[in-house]
Amino acid sequence: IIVILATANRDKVKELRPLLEHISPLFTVHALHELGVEVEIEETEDSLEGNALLKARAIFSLLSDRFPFMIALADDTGLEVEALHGAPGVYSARFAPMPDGRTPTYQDNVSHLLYCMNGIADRSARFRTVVALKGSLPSAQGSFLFERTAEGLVEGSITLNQQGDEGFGYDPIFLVHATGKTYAEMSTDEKNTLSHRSLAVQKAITELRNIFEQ
Ligand code: ITT
Repeated sequence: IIVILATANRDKVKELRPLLEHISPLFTVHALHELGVEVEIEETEDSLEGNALLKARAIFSLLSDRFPFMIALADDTGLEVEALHGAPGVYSARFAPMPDGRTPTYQDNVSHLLYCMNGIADRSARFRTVVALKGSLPSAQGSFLFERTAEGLVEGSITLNQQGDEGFGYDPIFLVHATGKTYAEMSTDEKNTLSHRSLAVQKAITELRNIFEQ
């Protein structure tokens, strides 16, 4: 059974693939670019769950003729800063205002967040991922369609300066309380043992197991 990663973000693919390859030898994991698919899905919902479902549904519809049995897996992630009332949250990818309207780089967003946090003492923050699955699996009646979502959350705080070179996005300024290190000071394997993304994927895998046992 094919699992298609419904994301255009290759940094997410790098983390998601090893997490999923542990599920079962029955699953083969494909990223969109490996299937020759290039799509821009506009995230029009105002929640992580809404946008994750929107992406999983869009990729499922796009590829269900080509792959009658498959699971589309989408990830929507946000960094929620206490002192900023939950911002950037669902808008994490486009946080820094850009004069020419282009999409900000990771560094633009990191610099803008540090600027917004200048002089603020309460630096608590959390990373939240919602993983959405939309799938079609073989059944006695022909096929069985399903949708599920699962959430992962990690508490931490925003550092005063960037620390570490690993990872992507806000990793250099997100200090994980449980470890005293930023995500950017961890290898992919180490981040995958505890991250918001891996917690969401683990819950999604439990949901899949329940489906298989039905
Ligand atoms: P897709 O929608 O194609 O999956 P995206 O990058 O637009 O890719 P999101 O809408 O979930 O994905 O964007 C969330 C942004 O949050 C992302 O661009 C990064 O800047 C940041 N981000 C997501 N996961 C992260 C992580 O594990 N560590 C640090 N920053 C992360």
